[in-house]
Amino acid sequence: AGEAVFAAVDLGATSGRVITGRVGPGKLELAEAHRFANTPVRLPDGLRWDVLALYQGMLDGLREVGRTGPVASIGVDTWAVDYGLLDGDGALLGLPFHYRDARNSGAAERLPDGCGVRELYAVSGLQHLPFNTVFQLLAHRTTAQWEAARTLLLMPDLLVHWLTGSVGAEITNASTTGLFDARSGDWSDALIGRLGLERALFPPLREPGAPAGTLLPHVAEYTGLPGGTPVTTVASHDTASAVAAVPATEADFAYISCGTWSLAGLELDGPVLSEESRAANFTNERGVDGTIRYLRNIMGMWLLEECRRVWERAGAPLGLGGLLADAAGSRPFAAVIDPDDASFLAPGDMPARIDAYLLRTGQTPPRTPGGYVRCVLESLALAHRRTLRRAAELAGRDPVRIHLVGGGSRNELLCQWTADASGLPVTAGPAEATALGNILLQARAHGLVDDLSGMRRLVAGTQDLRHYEPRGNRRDWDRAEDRIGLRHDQAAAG
Ligand code: LFR
Repeated sequence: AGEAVFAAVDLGATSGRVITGRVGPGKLELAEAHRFANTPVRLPDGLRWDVLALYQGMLDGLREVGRTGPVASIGVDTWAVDYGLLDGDGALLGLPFHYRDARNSGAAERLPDGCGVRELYAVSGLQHLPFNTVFQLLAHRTTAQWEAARTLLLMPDLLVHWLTGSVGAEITNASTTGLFDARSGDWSDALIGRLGLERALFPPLREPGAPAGTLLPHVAEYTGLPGGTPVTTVASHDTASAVAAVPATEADFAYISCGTWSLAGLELDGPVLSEESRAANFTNERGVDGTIRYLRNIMGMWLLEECRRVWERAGAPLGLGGLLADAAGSRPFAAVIDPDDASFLAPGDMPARIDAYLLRTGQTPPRTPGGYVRCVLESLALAHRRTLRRAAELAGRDPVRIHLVGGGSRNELLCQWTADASGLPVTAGPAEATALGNILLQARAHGLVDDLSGMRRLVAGTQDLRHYEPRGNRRDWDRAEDRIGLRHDQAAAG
């Protein structure tokens, strides 16, 4: 078998990257071609993605790639749920909204009688997040733009459309809209109809691995890549790509994809749509090859990113390394938060919000940045364990290891504390799981890798991983969690 180079465009909430991956037998090597900031812009009517800057960053990255030679194909992944609307001429109507825009709070109240959150869950199996596409659409449809809208494209599908002219809805990401049927694996005509949305807005679904067209002539010219360079559909939801690249070699594993969000859960063969699962707010998002990503969103590194933004603005730029060293030296279990408290979702003064949460729960706010960092990381470790225990219980599984992938896997404190709190060994890495998943889906479509487990074996055999064994006393973690009243009683699980 041969060897080939693929390009992955991977856009995250804070930065975008274009990365190349060389794949061959026993070989999987990444090289970053270009990295650029993703800076949302607040307009009078809300928080928007600067989609033109993202597109331009992607083109510049592909031009860097073009300097080094041709690629076998290109794949695009981004965060989920957000979308652009196209008019009948194919023009983008306005700038896509950011999922953290305030217009989404309260969107669930716009659901019509007889089609409430229970009915939505029974079909879509999607966790209730205020920014799910379905709620954004119910807010959007009162605007003038809505009248002109003919096609809805999720972010990666929009970028692929601009690269190739082709129109489609990639299935892993479509499953985050709330308008997708978790059982049938198709758009839910029933939900779309009951909510009074136009069925024609939603393009035909595409599976990861399917061809998505070739570069338009002006794109080929700008990037220097050969005309006819194919774009391959990947698992365009970044979390689905990351889960596809989890280096699991055992069957019973749990994963945490940790970046701006921590997505913690299990890979299942079928959805869990019970009322219990809904009440626990677990999602059944689509993975590669019809698998289900049974997981919950945990607020993740966002808490730390926003703290650092505030400290930097206050003129105290603190490097991450220094902050983590200070956190390691701060008093353990001094303060605990529920990372998923709604007050932490929107951009803003995170240290002040943490203070408010702590005062509300009878705790004392930290006095140093290191104290806040310790509070955030210990609280995330607890949220990781809480979420994975509940997922295992609801799905009737018994994971023996946690794979922690994504940028957060570089954070040794978080990895160790996740192991300590949960009592399970943690394998950390790769940090670039999303880009690897993107590349591997393309490599598979080109016949260089066999199947999902072959992809994972290749990651396990080629990438640097670290192992953390649980240490310390789990009782300390229990007591800390009791303070926020969120302890999950394992006795109930038997
Ligand atoms: C992670 C992620 C999550 C999704 C959130 C918002 O980057 O894609 O999976 O819930 O962003 O789209």
